[in-house]
Amino acid sequence: MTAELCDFVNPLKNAITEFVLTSPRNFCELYKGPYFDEPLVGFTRGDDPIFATVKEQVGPLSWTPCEALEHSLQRSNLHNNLKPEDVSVVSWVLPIHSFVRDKNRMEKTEPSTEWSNTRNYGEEFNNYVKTFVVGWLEARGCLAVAPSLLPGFRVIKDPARGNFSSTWSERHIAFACGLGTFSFNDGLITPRGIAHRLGSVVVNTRLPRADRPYSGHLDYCLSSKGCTACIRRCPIKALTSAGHDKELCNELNYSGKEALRRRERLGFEQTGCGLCQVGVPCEDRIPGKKY
Ligand code: B12
Repeated sequence: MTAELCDFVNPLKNAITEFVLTSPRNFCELYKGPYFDEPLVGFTRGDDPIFATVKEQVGPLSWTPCEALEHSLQRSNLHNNLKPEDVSVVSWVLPIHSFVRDKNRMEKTEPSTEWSNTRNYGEEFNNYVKTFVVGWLEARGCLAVAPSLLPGFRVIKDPARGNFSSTWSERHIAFACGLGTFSFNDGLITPRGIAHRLGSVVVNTRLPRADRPYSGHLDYCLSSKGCTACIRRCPIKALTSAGHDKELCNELNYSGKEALRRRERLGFEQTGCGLCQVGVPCEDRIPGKKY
């Protein structure tokens, strides 16, 4: 099946939700509970004009949805002259379970063990969700790919973008799919907050363009109203009124001495940090919105 305006939206949303809520892999042995709560799912079409802006923001080496799918087809020698309007992208938000957020909220200098487990093993589950979604779409005759799992996916050293960008920015894709807006600290604020992980898949079918309930990329962030909560949460001043120093942030998350020690103590690689994702008004909601 190619290029049909197909009615995948609700069945796919339901399939992703059911998968996350029922998969035995969404379970952390450490605290005997799920990594993630019920997901949010969004879609948009490859010819959405937002992708020109996204490429401008993420950089010239980043892929549009159409380029990502073409890239994967070339790898399997399936040349398929795709047009942007014939592809769509599905993006999801996996909200981090409240127990993990509670634990990380209590920390002042480095991440809780529960947060680190979610960063490392929860992300393995997120990758499993990507594989599930690709399989679900393929079973319905589509070509589908998770761009962040492609061998060509990489983090790009780009001085214009704080030396950290990538070929596929999940936050920019989620923004395009109507799932949220950025925060001062660079995270994405969604209706379920900022403490989450993101994933996405591109497919060769026509889904509706997203209805984005915002216009500015910082619409949900209270920083313009004087909020400094995330700045105050950062233990190493990687967040200041001048912005986000990604190099410093990377040291605390992955490359510095503390991160190395944490890795040895916990016995896995990706321990993260996320102190700026909890104990802030946007932790689990769009701040200032009534629920
Ligand atoms: C490289 C990377 C990092 C780097 C750099 C982060 C960065 N800001 O780019 C470092 C190591 C510092 C890092 C740290 C963390 N990361 Co990280 N990281 C990534 C990765 C692999 C690529 C990011 C990327 O492509 N950036 C692209 C650049 C261009 O983004 P940017 O500079 O932030 O973009 C700004 C501008 O574009 C600006 N902008 C300005 N004008 C406009 C106009 C418009 C219209 C738009 C749309 C945007 C825009 O908006 C952005 C924010 O200001 C992604 C995974 C992925 N494939 O996406 C995860 C990812 C971004 N990380 C994630 C997380 C959770 C973290 C940590 C919390 C670690 C942890 N898990 O414990 C910290 C948080 C740090 C922080 N405050 O952001 C999540 C984000 C989830 C969320 N809450 O939003 C992601 C998406 C991983 C995932 N699969 O969920 N990360």
